[in-house]
Amino acid sequence: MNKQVEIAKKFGYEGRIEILGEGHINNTYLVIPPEGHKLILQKINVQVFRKPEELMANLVKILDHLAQNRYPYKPLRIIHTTSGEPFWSEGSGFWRALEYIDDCSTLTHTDDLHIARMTAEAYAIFIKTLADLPPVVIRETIPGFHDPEKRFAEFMHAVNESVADRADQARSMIEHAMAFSGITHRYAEIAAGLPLRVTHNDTKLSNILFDNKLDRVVAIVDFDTIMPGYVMNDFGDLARSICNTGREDEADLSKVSFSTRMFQAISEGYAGTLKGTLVPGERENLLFGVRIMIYTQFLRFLSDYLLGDKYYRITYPEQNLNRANVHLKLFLDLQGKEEELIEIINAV
Ligand code: GN1
Ligand code: MG
Repeated sequence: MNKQVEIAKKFGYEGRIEILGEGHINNTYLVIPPEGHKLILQKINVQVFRKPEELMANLVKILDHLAQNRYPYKPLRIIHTTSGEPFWSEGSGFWRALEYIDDCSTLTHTDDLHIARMTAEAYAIFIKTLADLPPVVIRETIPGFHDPEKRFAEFMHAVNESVADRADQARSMIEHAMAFSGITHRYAEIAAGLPLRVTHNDTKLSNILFDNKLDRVVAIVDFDTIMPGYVMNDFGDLARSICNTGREDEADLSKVSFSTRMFQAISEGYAGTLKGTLVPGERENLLFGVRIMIYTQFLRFLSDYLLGDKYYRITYPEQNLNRANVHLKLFLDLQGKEEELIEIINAV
């Protein structure tokens, strides 16, 4: 951790360093000084975020807007270097620091309806608070991030470039991915009729900080993929994360299903909070957002497995394969529950 110690000093901090969080892309550390505030130190993955300065510029604009619009959650606070810069960049390393929000709990999984509803409300309030920030002022930090047609093209490339015997191993999944690819064109048609907004784009449960009793949302974190996007993507990714009865990389697929009771809770929390904000086309396509987000996440995990785990951080060899299997299972389960889910969402 010598490097982290050295970089922490650039931000005026000295202390013990720990690895923090569950992120799949950036490297996140906690700097714990002998006394006083702790610091979050992040090394941005510049293979993924190719223009990290733009990412920081987005962050500043978003934080300003939230501050001026009665955002009810704790804002992220950027800590500058001792020479007053919002990041430290050297060679291939791009580092930034944020104030650590203490006394909070995070979850990667829950079956608690109250937590589901609170999470949905928080992400909805986020959309509502940013509703009058013109999306054109926010840069696309990862071009085509939630573009399913692009993701499908990348998937086909991954099938062709697949390492060793991985395509054989994943044959059935590849066939499923191809069989359902029509959904990507449907997305393009639907999206063409929807307003662009400033969206969070990574609305998973673990990006919410709760108080330690788990009865209040303290903050929403991970602002790096905030970009112009569609509400259906945020709602869809939220459902992917919260309505999965198993873990994101669950090896035992019998534990994975799409929970209709959790879906009801997030639908009420999300659509209820955004009543009067969403236009009819956005409301009508929330469920489609769930379908497309589960499908594209499936493609992304499977592609990365085929290419030899180059994108997502893995902690064991089969992790991306498991992640892909989980998302296919969710996608198929969702299809079987379609009518029930339509009823639920129409009722709210
Ligand atoms: C990645 O790095 P992290 O955990 O915040 C990914 C998201 C996925 C998520 C799946 C830049 O987010 O799109 O939804 O993993 N971020 C990027 O857990 O690709
Ligand atoms: Mg993220």
